[in-house]
Amino acid sequence: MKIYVCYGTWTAGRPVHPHPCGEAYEAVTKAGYRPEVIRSYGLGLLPGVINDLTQGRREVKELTGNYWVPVLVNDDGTVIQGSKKIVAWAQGNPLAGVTNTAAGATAEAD
Ligand SMILES: N[C@@H](CCC(=O)N[C@@H](CS)C(=O)NCC(=O)O)C(=O)O
Repeated sequence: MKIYVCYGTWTAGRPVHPHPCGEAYEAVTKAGYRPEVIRSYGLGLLPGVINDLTQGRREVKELTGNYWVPVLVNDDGTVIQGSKKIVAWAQGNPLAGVTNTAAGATAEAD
């Protein structure tokens, strides 16, 4: 599993400005997954000529048709773009042994 993020996975900013990449990453890890984190840098609002400078953004463009992160790529190749969709997927698909995907949950596998 891979997760494409901007510059990092911080969650500071709650509750006023939740960080989409951090929210998505946290939900996925709380669900028991340990995705490869691909920092993509760039800025989704900028033209392709800028974002094409980073490999991560190029891969995001190939996967989704645009440059926005976060993007989750499952091991079966399923692509989920957007923090809310990623959070919903993670909460609905916890790894076996993970019983609570809310804040503070831990995976038995760890
Ligand atoms: N509604 C989107 C917003 C995504 C978003 O704002 N992503 C942040 C990065 S965490 C951003 O700055 N995007 C512009 C970019 O990717 O450069 C979501 O929740 O996923």
